[in-house]
Amino acid sequence: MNTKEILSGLEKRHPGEAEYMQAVQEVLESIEEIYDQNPQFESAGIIERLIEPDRIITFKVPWMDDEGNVQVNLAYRVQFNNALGPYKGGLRFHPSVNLSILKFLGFEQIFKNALTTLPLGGAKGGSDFNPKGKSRNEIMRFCQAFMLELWNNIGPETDVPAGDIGVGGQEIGFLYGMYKKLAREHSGVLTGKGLNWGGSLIRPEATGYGVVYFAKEMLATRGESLDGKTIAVSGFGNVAWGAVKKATELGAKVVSLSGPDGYIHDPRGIQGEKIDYMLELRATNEDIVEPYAHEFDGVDFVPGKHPWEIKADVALPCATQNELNAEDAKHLIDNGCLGVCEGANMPSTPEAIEAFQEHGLLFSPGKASNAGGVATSGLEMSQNALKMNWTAREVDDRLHQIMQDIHHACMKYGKQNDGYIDYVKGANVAGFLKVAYAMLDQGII
Ligand code: NDP
Ligand code: 2IT
Repeated sequence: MNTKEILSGLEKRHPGEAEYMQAVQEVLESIEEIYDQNPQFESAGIIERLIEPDRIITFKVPWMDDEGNVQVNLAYRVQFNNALGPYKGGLRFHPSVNLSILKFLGFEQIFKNALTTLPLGGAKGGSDFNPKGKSRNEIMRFCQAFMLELWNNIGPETDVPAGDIGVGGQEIGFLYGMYKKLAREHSGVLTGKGLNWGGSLIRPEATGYGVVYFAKEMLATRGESLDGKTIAVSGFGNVAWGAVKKATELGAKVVSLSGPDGYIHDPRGIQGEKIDYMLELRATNEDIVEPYAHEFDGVDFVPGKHPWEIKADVALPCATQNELNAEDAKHLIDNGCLGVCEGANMPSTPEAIEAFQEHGLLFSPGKASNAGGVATSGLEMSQNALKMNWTAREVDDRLHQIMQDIHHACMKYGKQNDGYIDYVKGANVAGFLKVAYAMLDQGII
């Protein structure tokens, strides 16, 4: 495989899609060796077919705000690859959303979903709609207008969207209501649904729980556990919340959260009512973490910065892409951090990852360590298909097992001769092989 040529061809075809190029480059570099050892991949054009989405649905979303003004947003669904199962992946509502970001997320989702061991293809979608400061009615009208365009392109066996940044239980409810009305069916077309209308127990917690289960496995490879460890977390959304809950339960002390306004440092640890307060903070739709520092004693608020300057044993970046750069990595390394386990998608820059690996830190990419969210979405789909509900214990046990299996797959393909586990390579190779063999079986389509 000529990685350079493929990348420069892609860049020419899609100029300016920096995040997408970043995600593709990482995967290609990881799989180059195994690709060249298997000439059947080259002759079937696997890479050429994998790096372009099957299709992209682009639409505008006109809606009316509370003042009676017409607003127009752009929206997309990137259906990337369905070799393993129906297209599957979240919807992101954030002003930064563009095609480059959704293509990087959709591409990552293919390999992440393959790693879950469940029958799920890869997709992503969303809009540049900004939920910040919007009323519940405005969010409802936007979600309804969004689904009015999208509904005919999705379905429980076709494409199953879910949440991501800016899309939580409330938005899934509004989207589902409109889909149900238009399609005249009550089915598992979306995941992350409410518990009394098809949702799964543990789905809200799943991504964060999965991140911590994965971190536990990583630490165990060095004879370490989470008990008594200090953890720095970024973000204060759905993923951060689940991670704080589980890490605390396993005896660790989480000392930070962050938002677009800066980070809070709580040396006594975020636990008990403070974890519930995270949900209140998120529900205000104000997008700031500073109020946490006024609510609880002994907490510092550091404006405009990321929490990576704090001394921590483990870092869990759970906010957004490229939020941890080389300088942040240096702080963590200099402070003796043992490992970084990504909760967000692609939060570490390539330079940061290089530094972590050079210094022998444990490092796992989001496509491995945050796969518990989509895995539990897969479990929600199974329950919907069976028309049954599993207990929290059943779902959590399956989630735990899946995270252990993903860790195992990373070790299998990522263990280096000196014993160091390259989780980036392991996750990319394991995910790629599963998808590539399915594509070979299914012919040139
Ligand atoms: P939420 O909307 O619940 O929270 C997102 C958090 O990240 C907020 O604190 C948010 O603040 C912050 N954030 C988002 N974009 C930016 C930005 N450009 N600059 C600074 N801060 C930002 O989303 P989730 O917790 O669901 O998602 C967090 C990460 O986890 C994302 O990378 C997502 O793709 C990933 N993920 C989510 C899964 C899920 O099931 N929800 C599953 C797997 C991965 P604000 O947006 O206001 O800036
Ligand atoms: O990035 C992700 O894996 C998600 N936002 C969850 C996707 C899903 O379909 O549950």
